[in-house]
Amino acid sequence: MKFRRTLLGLAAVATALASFSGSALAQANYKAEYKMSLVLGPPTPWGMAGKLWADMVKERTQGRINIKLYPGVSLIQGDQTREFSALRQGVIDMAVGSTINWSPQVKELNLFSLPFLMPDYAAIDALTQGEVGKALFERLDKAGVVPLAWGENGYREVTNSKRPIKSPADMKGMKLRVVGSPIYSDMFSALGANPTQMSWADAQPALASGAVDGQENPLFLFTVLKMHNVGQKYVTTWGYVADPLVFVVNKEIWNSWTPADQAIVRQAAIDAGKEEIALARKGLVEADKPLLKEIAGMGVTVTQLTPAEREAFVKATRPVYDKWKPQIGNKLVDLAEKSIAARKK
Ligand code: X2X
Repeated sequence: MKFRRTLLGLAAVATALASFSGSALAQANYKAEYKMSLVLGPPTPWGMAGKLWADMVKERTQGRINIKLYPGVSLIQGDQTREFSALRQGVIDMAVGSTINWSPQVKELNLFSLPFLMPDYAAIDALTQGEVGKALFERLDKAGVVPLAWGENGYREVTNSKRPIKSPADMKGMKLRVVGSPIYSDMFSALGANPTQMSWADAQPALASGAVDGQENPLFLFTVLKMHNVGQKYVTTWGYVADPLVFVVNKEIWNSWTPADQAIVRQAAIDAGKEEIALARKGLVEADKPLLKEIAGMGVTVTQLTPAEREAFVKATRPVYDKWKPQIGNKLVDLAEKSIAARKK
């Protein structure tokens, strides 16, 4: 009897030791610090997405996983269109990235850049939280990264230093900075503007010097950067596209973590994403849109298009939609259109 108890006790000790040394061994492969890439840092919602995620992971893993934020895509010298390749290659360990910046490598992500596809926030949710979101995560997984959750940069509104934009004619010849994904050049050319592709790092001095007349980005950036001080006196809310953010981890890094830590990192991404989406929409979902009032209070003319005015932009950019649909994938775009038509408003 006594002998049996001793044996059982020994077995228990052995099991405990095995699991201890197993996880200790696994953790011996952990890096002292992981590098997270972002374009925009805190206090923008995008930057907060990264900070919330990193803070939650540190706390929930009791410091086993420490993450340092690299805003301004500084790990790749500010060239945001290279972020996805750098993630895949392990130059970057993890990221909260915009679908726009990864579109050059993952064509399907151009879906969110199809002009006037998503008329409201419910439409964005119908895509990211539904079958389209799942299909895109499978695609990202195949492309070599581990996607975990969705966040949001936001509806991209156009600002400029020249005149209020109410119709495509108002954009004629306007020199506008656009992101480095070719669908944007196509759209702004179709509208009669003069688009010029550059990174966000280059865009800011170009706006300040007047080398470009305007740009398009979510409006929280307008107030954070005080864009009225670089001559941006006109804002038009046209809601033509919105870019979601994706929380991802490099595959090798992911595989180096214990299943328990993987679960923590995944859940933290989901929690941070939810919180961040609310931040990104703050001031724009309330009936009186306080963010627009704040911008108007900076001496800026804010133009909200009537449905008829908006329709002229839809019509002018429709050929771009039709050109890009097969490149993104007819089936995926059809599924997106169906998901949006069936959305709960
Ligand atoms: O470059 C931009 O405009 C920005 C900051 O919105 C993105 O990275 C897509």
